[in-house]
Amino acid sequence: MKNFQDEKQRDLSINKSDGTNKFLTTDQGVRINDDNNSLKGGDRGPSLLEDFILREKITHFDHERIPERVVHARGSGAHGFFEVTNPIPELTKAGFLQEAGIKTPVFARFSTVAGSRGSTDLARDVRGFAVKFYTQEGVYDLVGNNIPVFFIQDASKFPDLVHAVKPEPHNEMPQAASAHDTFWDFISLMPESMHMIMWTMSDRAIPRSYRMMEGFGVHTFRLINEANESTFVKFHWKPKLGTHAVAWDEAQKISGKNPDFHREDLWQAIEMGNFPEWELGVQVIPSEDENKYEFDLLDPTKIVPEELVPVTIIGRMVLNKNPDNFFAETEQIAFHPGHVVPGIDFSNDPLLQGRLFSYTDTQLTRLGGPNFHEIPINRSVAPVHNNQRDGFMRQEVNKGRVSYHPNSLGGGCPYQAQIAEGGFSSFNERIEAHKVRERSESFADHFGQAKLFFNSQTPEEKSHIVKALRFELGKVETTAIRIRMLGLLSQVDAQLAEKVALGLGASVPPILEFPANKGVSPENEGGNQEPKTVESSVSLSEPLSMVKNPTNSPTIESRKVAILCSDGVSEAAVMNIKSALKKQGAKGCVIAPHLGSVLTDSDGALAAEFSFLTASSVLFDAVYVPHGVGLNVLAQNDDALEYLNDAYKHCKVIGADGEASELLSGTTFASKLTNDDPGIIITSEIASEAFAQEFIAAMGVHRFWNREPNLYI
Ligand code: HDD
Repeated sequence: MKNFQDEKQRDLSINKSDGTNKFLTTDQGVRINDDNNSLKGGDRGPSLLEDFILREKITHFDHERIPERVVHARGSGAHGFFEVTNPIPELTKAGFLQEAGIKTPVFARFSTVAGSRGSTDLARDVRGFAVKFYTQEGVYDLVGNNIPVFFIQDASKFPDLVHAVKPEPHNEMPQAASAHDTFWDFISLMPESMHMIMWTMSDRAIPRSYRMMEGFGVHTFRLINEANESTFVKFHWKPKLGTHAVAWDEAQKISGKNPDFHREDLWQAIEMGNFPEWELGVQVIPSEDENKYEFDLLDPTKIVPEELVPVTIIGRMVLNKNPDNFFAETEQIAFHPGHVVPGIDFSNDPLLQGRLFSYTDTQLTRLGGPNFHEIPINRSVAPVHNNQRDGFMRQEVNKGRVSYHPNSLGGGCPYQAQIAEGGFSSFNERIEAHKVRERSESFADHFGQAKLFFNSQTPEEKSHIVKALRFELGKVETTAIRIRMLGLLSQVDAQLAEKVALGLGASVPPILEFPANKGVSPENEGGNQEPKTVESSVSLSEPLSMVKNPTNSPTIESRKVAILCSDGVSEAAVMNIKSALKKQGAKGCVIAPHLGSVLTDSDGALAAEFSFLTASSVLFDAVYVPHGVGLNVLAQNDDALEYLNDAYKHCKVIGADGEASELLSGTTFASKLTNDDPGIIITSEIASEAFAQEFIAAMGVHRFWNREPNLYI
């Protein structure tokens, strides 16, 4: 079977370096005898310019930062492979999709969009989901997001969108947050963003883990087969662990307790051998169906509901190796939706078309010139030969006198490939059109799918959207912006707007005006872009809800449980839950009043992985109090009680056995507890295997949102 899985690692290995058992040298290879003292005129005298060792070290340091990505600056990535499970040669001639079992090396990078490199992972934001496939026919990049639609329909609005969401220019605030005036000012004037806003205000924007996010190519792309026939396609990544989120309060607390939460989670999962995995699926839309739907396939603010076109799984991606060097790999990787291979092509989506320009352009500043394709992480495993020459930091040493085509002096080399030899040829779509600066009337529905998304949510999920909007718009200082937003929300759902308005202490305005969204061409005076609502032909779509999502499995693989301990704790109880969790691929962590060890009831000792101070409830998926813990010790410890209070507030599983369950009476939620509160697993007896199984089954539900005040009941 064609297993190219290790090819990229082999390719990278020539650039790897390791100083173990080696002399310290200068960049010129000269061995250094003293790296601690600069060269001086006397031990208390001035440093000497002659000190090439000092100069080199400081010069390199002075220049070691590069510009961060203009968007998606904060991210984290890993190596892995893509394996075809269900080949689609009838749809595409792309070599890496031809046969079941072909393995292609990949590097995936996940990111937030608005925050800078050092910002928190848990911002309410879209997550980037970019995958570079090092195929035998060249590099293919699928540069998507964890949300299947986008804010805007035309790339010309992208700089405006990003300027609006980034920290405000006069005071550089707020960092990694859309909850401020300029963002909502822009959005309130861009009704086309309403579908995306429903997604970003939902819990999709605060994932539990990068490993628990869906990914989407967003745009409609084309697949091209050997017969040069085109089929439209939408790409979907479906996570093996299901799609899950944290609670908003939890997200904000995680941002303080561990801003690297997602980065660490990805890193640790891979280090522990819990390799993150996604299935790649496609929605296949025959070309003759291009105009069949009530939405335009070229409009990136629309999905193709899975009820209309199901997702066919074609392969799986497994991430199984952390980078050796963050800067060299994760920071220097350069994705581009325009990196395609024969068999994959673009649609005319105007957002995609603009992206095709932007991504190379941005690397010229970010990576310093046109040779960024030579940086090891970006280098193709397929051979590269062309007449591009020179430029800053050129690595390749091109031989010979010929750097042009056609040539006779070089025997015509490098020569063009016939299509049959794998030469890329763009799909020969027939286009007959006027050159216009316009938007198609078929892009004018801005509310139909926003409604579909909202209506597809469970009452808890709707409630979260209302609260998110109350939070975001509540941070907006300009009343007129809030009111305009309420007007827009009323077009999605009257009740939604009313409920948000209640939180803002405002009223929903009766008339909607969209001053900024008129068409602009002269023939178009008055605008062909008066937004409208086209009812979706699908009224409810389960895959849009994270709670109802049919692909979510109850696995608790790689989840973490905080086991609150103190001296005297039952060793058997701790071991019981730990081993039950381990069998499920999850982990129980002993947390104690101090680091070191905890003495157990059987005169043993358990190593405390964290103290109550060095970890926090929000960093775990569930909390368990085993019997034997010193109830007095824990009941007096606010930090210990906070584990329980937060776990309850964030709708997580709480377990306790024997007398340990009495600890719950000292919590802030004690008065709310009922006998059959789901997710509260208590037994007066000493924990048994059955208790552990009940605890695990409850964790598989993920969250008990019923504990929250629900605005939709
Ligand atoms: Fe973009 C980065 C995804 C629209 C311009 N984009 C970037 C990354 C992702 C996306 C995942 C980070 C890649 C990485 O990890 O290095 N972008 C999207 C999606 C979009 C989208 C799914 C809409 C469907 N982007 C978009 C538009 C433009 C850009 C319309 C410009 C016209 N995007 C960029 C960029 C970035 C970028 C400025 C910043 C860093 C980079 O490219 O390499 O060129």
